Amino acid sequence: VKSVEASIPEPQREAWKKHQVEGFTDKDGFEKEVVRHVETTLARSLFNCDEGAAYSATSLAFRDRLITEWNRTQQRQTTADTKRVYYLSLEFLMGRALDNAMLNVGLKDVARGGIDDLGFRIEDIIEQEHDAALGNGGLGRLAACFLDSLASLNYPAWGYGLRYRYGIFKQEIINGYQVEVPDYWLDFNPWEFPRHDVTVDIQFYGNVRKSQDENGKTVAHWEGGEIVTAVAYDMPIPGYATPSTNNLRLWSSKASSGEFDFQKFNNGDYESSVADQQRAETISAVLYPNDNLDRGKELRLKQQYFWVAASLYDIVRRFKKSKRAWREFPDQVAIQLNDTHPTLAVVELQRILVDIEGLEWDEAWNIVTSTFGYTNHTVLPEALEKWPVGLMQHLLPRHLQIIYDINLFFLQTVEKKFPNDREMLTSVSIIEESQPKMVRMAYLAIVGSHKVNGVAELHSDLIQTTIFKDFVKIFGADKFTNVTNGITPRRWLHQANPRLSELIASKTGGHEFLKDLTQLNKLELSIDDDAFRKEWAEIKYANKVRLTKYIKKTLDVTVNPAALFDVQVKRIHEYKRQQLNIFGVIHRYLALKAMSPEERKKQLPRVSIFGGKAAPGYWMAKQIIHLINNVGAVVNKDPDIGDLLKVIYLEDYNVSKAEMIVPASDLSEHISTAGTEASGTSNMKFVLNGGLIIGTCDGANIEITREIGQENIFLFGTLSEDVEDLRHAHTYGSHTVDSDLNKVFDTIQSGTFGEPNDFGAMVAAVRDHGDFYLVSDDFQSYIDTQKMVDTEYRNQDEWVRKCIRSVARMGFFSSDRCINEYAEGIWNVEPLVVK
Ligand code: C3B
Repeated sequence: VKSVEASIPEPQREAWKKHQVEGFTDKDGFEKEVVRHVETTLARSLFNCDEGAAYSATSLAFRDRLITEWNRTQQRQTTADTKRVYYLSLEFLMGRALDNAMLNVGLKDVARGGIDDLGFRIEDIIEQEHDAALGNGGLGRLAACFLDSLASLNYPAWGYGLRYRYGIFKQEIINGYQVEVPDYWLDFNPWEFPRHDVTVDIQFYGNVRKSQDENGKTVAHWEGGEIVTAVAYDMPIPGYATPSTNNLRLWSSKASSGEFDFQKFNNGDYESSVADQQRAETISAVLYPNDNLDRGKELRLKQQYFWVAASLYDIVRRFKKSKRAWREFPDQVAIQLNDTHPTLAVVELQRILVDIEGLEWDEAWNIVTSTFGYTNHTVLPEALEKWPVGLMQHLLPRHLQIIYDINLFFLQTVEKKFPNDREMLTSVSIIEESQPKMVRMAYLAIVGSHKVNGVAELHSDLIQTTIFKDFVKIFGADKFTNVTNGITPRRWLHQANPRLSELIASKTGGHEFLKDLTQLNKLELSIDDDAFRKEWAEIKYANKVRLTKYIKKTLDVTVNPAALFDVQVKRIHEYKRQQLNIFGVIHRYLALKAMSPEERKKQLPRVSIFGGKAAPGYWMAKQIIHLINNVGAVVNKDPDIGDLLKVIYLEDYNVSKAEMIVPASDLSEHISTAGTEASGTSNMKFVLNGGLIIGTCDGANIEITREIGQENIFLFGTLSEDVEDLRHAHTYGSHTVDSDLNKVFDTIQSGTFGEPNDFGAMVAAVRDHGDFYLVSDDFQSYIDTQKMVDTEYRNQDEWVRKCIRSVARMGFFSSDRCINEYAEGIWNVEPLVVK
């Protein structure tokens, strides 16, 4: 590998070195780069440079800098020849790149001055950027936070994903209903580098022929079918306060040049030759907009294999350059499966090693299982991926054979360990013996990995005692572990809440806390400092004022920034229980209506803020959105209510909106039915920004409580160990709904919030159909806990103290901590120190 450099003659190396691009370091250099990009790259001038062009040129100036460091980082990693991590994720919810790049390389102030000289405001320029929204929710955003931490901690790491032409849809609310609009985000994307020279041909369909080699060994040949080409697009990922710049490689599909049918084209069958091209391009065209739901569409399986095969080809190609023996593969490569979406990678690597490289099955399988780790993100049965055997056979005939072989050898070891236990065999078989037969992807991922982790303590316990309990018996408890999720404090504090970040820096001895979040604990030393608390409260208020203005501008509703801002923003899902929240809001409205004007004057004003997208095919989630909007339409114009209650639905919740909303919350809701939310990560973001939580004992709420103290969080509701019994009782016992909740239902059904029949199914789900999510069980304690919130919020001094103490104790929830745990416990990789 050292020969890479030595292979270039000295004079040539000198010439290159002399002209190495260094990138700007001061305002003048920055301005020069911006003007150059406006005038040459964009072919515009001072006279027609609008904010869009200024954004583009600024981004290009920063991109140039990043790519210089990116090149050096790759060179450094190649020379060091150490183990790399590959994070395979079908979703990367990156949000905007410019602000993040400016802050991570430490040149935002330089840029601010330069932009100002050129006649713009940096805030306006930042707002020009379209979010990179290649994900649905928590899982995709976690991947993005991980990339930031991997680069910031100098780990040699690559992300691999798909370059969707359309990310998650844009949500519009029209007459109270969600309407989906396509998100075409690639018009001009300065952050990506097309690598038209980095391509991989991917095969689908066809059939398998077996032959004997000269030693009598059977060899499988996958032949025929169709070929689609994968083209690499790279996005540089800058670390914070380090030159390390990692790579996110996204694959785009196009018709393979060998496939494009020139015959048809020349014969005038233009349409069908274009149709072939379009079919190929369809593979990476759209992100499936489902969160925690598996719909089993053939195109989705095609996406998965396309992405996994291209990524593995790339990883293997890089490994082969080092000329090492295959058995060293796991010493050089760690691959993390972000949920089961990339599980075919296990099968693909086995296929490469056995069919193409000619290794023996067992040796290959050892390499495979030492290479992969699998992260589970959900226990919800509707989210666990299964693919029909028939579909797999059709699309990937050789892979299905390999899956059957993996399963056979696996079941043989199970049989040895648990002789004559047929039940055990059927329960853990990778093939579900159903009609039709299905491949259980989570089981394949477990069998193909050396470590399996959940994403919060409760969740990791649950997977080991429920959905994967038999695998714990088979493989032993050591294979299963927990890595509690985290978030990057760079984006979620420094970028989203700059004033708070500066205040924290002034009290903790500089910006060190952004690299070591545990340093936040120094804040507690300042808690009795009156000026500090005053400044803290002022920052929160200013953040609320900013959101207030946004609400006025977009919804034309006036809200009082002094009111308690109660926020629930996340994907809309019955298990996340936005319905519980809105029923609580209706209860509050009824209570206010029943009061005398004098009594009302004593009440605490509150703004209930909702946001989030529903999967387009999730009817009940859309009903919930509709009800929230209808309640808002009635409450917000009720003269009896005034400022006491406002109900706001923020359209098109996404990463950049979160950066504005999160710092403006006093209270945020994380109220999933216990045992259903694997971790949650927005809970961490809200607390880190000085907001308190109302929540259930679920996911990471439990660990947040442990860290910040139970006096600083509003917990309520059923515990996860009691959920099953309650569900059973609803179905087989008598299920009654208390009178407060019944009043809410009666109000809905009287037509107060639109047509009486509109929300019948939502009410019936609780009242008549078993109340699977335990809304009725938790309603009263939710209401009581909200009353406590009202009481405690009145004591602003104590409230602010609680917020400060909470922030001071949030150090554990940095994604840096999380990445270090993966690196040590799962990947066995070390950072590459930059001199
Ligand atoms: C989510 C879970 O629902 C969250 O609890 C968790 O915090 C994140 O993953 C990150 O671990 N999740 C998701 O967004 N999409 C899925 N398909 C499964 C889980």
